[in-house]
Amino acid sequence: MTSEQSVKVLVVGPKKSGKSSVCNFLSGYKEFSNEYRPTMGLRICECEREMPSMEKVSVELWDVSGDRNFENCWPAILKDVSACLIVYNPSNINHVKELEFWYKTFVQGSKLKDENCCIFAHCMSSEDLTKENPIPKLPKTMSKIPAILTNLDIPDKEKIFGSFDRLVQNCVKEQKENEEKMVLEQ
Ligand SMILES: Nc1nc2c(ncn2[C@@H]2O[C@H](COP(=O)(O)OP(=O)(O)OP(=O)(O)O)[C@@H](O)[C@H]2O)c(=O)[nH]1
Ligand SMILES: [Mg+2]
Repeated sequence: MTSEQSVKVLVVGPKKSGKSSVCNFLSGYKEFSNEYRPTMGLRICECEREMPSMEKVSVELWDVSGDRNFENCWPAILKDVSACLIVYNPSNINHVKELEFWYKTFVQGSKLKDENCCIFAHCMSSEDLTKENPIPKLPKTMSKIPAILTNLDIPDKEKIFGSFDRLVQNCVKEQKENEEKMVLEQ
């Protein structure tokens, strides 16, 4: 058994939904950039999370481009996934329509359980949050996936990391159970 657990989290969703910005935030970048630089295929960021009653977890964030022209990279990206974070803009009707596509391709496509998935309904304006918007209703197939409203203008660190850490914690728990199962089967 390794001394430090590591997990691979895919970050997927429509183009320009804020995936790279969210990855930067989770990786501890202090500067938020308003400049849009489309991800070319894939970018990998790393962060470490420490949670009560758990050793340090090293997290690889696989920041996948929302541009379907890079689709030929996806089979390789889908290997050995621990969890999936779907980021979309709930105010963008096209994003809402695409949501199930990203779920089917990346969550079902890598045979992940819904508990290893999380949705950030990412608002491009903090006003969308202060209006106390409800989290938009998700398609039926995705109704069990935890979702939160996010925004990075005035980020609610506790809420964002609370959700992210739960996702990481679920992966680690499952990995440990699988490791124990393998030891017992030997
Ligand atoms: N004001 C504001 N702008 C944001 C926020 N999150 C992202 N943006 C902006 O939205 C644009 C797109 O963000 P990205 O993070 O690059 O989007 P992406 O989903 O990675 O896009 P692709 O790589 O093309 O799939 C950028 O100009 C960001 O600065 C936010 O919380 N508030
Ligand atoms: Mg990006």
